[in-house]
Amino acid sequence: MESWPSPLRPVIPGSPPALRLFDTAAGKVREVETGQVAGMYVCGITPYDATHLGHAATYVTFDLVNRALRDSGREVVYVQNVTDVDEPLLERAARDGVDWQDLAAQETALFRQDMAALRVLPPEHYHGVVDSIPYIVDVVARLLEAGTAYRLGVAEGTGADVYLDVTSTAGFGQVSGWSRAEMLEVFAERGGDPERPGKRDALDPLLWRAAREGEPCWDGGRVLGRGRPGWHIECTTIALTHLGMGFAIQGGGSDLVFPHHEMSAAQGTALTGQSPFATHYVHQAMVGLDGEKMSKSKGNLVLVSRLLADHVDPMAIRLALLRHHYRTDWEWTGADLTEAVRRLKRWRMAAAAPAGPPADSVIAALRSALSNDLDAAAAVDAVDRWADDVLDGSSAARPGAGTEVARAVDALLGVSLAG
Ligand code: 5CA
Ligand code: ZN
Repeated sequence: MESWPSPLRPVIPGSPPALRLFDTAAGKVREVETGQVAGMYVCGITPYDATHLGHAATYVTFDLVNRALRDSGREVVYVQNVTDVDEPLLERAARDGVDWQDLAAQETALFRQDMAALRVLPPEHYHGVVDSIPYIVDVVARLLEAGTAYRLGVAEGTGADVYLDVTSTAGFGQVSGWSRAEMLEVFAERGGDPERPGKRDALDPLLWRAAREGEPCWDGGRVLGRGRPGWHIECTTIALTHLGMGFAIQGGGSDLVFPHHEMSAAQGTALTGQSPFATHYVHQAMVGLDGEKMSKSKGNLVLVSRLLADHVDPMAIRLALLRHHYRTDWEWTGADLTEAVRRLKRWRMAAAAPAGPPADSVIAALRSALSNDLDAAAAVDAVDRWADDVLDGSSAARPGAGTEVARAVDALLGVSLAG
């Protein structure tokens, strides 16, 4: 699947300290373990509504991670999926009387535009469920053959659904660290079906859903028959196809810790006999609006595309997002944007000045803040201080400093000061 055009990323002199991030599985901030090539898998959208600021916060956060890893001289293989067939998408299409494929194509196109406007570096591999079906079929068939997955007959049809026997899978529970009671509390509202009779365990996740009347379905071959994939298996399959087990970072919003990332990892282990699935689990906290998590199902959304249509500078949106630490839930208010517009103007004025205080210390401060569990707000403060110095004309000025700072702000924060 096509991703989006890549913005240019300036290469700046020097190198950053080792990147340290909070790892959900370890429950602490620790250094990201990776060799020269870092694999990063970030869960993509379910395209039934346009990109809201919560999604944008998630993808901008992982863009900072991507940029920090590249700044350290590493190659990043960034993989992202699109959940282009799933219950919420089918339900929304049915509600609105539109074709689910048209809806998915339209919203994915909008998402690409939003990401490009926000200067998010695109993934190297961008895959929908639909274009991954043959791989998913192969994975589910192997799990069945290995005996870690089992069939459950469907009363109304001839086929059978397939579930993973997850609680007997090695390492289950290690991503979230949650108790069984905690898992059971949210499983149903996050796409699970704990009440279904005949399951070996209430928490077992659906791998393959046999064809039902009126639902899209694909050929699952001799072993599976016609049907469509369950949710988590798409991410296991796409991650393993492009990265293999033990890749550096699995990312997404904190709403995905359980069941999604727990199940994706368990499925990877069930399939390969290896662990871990990813060496670091990184989660963006939830962005809310009016006291609730911003979500497509609740409809309390501020859309990136709406702001862009209102001629808001996408760099101001990005700056507004950067003021909030990725591990703290926060609520969107217009005030963030007003402040970001003002800040962007000041940074642009300072960067355009013929001379300013030397860039080295700002660049060092940017790198040190970002390496410290992505302290983007501290990085923004460092640029603020430099811009104040330039505009007050209070300290020694070096010609061309503005260009160097602008290149670093672009490379590390993804904020372009051109324009
Ligand atoms: N397609 C699945 C992942 S495989 C999915 O969760 N799609 S989504 O469209 O609902 O969300 C896309 C990404 O944005 C996910 O990483 C999700 O965790 C994150 N996200 C969703 N809502 C918010 C929010 N309010 N704040 C921050 N991140 C969010
Ligand atoms: Zn996912």
